[in-house]
Amino acid sequence: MRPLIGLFLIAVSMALAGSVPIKTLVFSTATSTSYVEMIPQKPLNLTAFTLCMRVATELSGQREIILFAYRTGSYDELNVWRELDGRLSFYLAGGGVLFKVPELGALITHLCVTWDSTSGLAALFLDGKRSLSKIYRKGHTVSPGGRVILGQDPDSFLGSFDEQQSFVGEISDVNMWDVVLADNAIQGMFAGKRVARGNVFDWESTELRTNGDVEVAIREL
Ligand SMILES: *[C@@H]1O[C@H](CO)[C@@H](O)[C@H](O)[C@H]1NC(C)=O
Ligand SMILES: [Ca+2]
Repeated sequence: MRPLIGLFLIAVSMALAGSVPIKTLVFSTATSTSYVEMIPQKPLNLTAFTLCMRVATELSGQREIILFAYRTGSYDELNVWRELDGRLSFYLAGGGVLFKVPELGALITHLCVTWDSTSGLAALFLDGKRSLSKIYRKGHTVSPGGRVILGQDPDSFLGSFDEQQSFVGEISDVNMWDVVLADNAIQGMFAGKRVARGNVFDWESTELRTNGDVEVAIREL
C-alpha cells in the first residue's frame, strides 16, 4: 500500500472509531522548575469563563497541587487548586471558592470550572456531573495582561515556584471559553464529543512552551 493511502486509511479508521489524537503533558516528578506556558488566543479579560481539563494525579491528600495558574504582575488572577484536604477550588485575585467533591486520583477526571460575574454563580463539573452552585465574586472582572502556566504556582510573575505545590501527574485537553457553557455541552465534552473549540484556549491549536522536565506526548482520546 502506498504510504499516503495508508495514512489516509488510518485517519479514516480513527475518525470512524471516534478517536482523536491529542497532546498530553506528563509531569513525572515534583520540581520547582518544570512548567508549560499556554499562549492564549485573546486576552484573559473575562466576566465569565468555562475552563476544562483532563487530569490525573497520584498525590492524594499529601499537599496542595496547582492545576492552573494565571497571574499578572500583581495578582493571581485565576488559580485552580487541589487543596490539602482534597477539595477543589479556584481563586480570583483574593480568597477562593472551595468545593467538597470526590478527590482527584490516578484515573483521569474531566474537570471543568465555570464562573459568571453577573450572577456570581460558580460551579465545578467532574466527569460531566455538576457540583452545587456557589455565589462568588459577583461583579468581578478577570484582568488581562498576565501569563498562564500549568505545573507551578507563581508567587511572582513567572517565578517564585514552590516544589511542594507543583503539579505531578498527567494533564491534557485544557480548553477555555469566555462564556459559561451549558451543562449538556460539558457533559458532551466529557463523553468525547468535540464541541465548539475554546475561544481563549483551544488545546488543539494553543501554542505550548515547555520548560524543564515535562513530556509532551500524543495519545488517542
Ligand atoms: C476588557 O473588556 C472590556 C469590556 O468588554 C473593555 O471595555 C476593555 O477595553 C477590555 N480591556 C482590555 C485591556 O482589553
Ligand atoms: Ca506558592
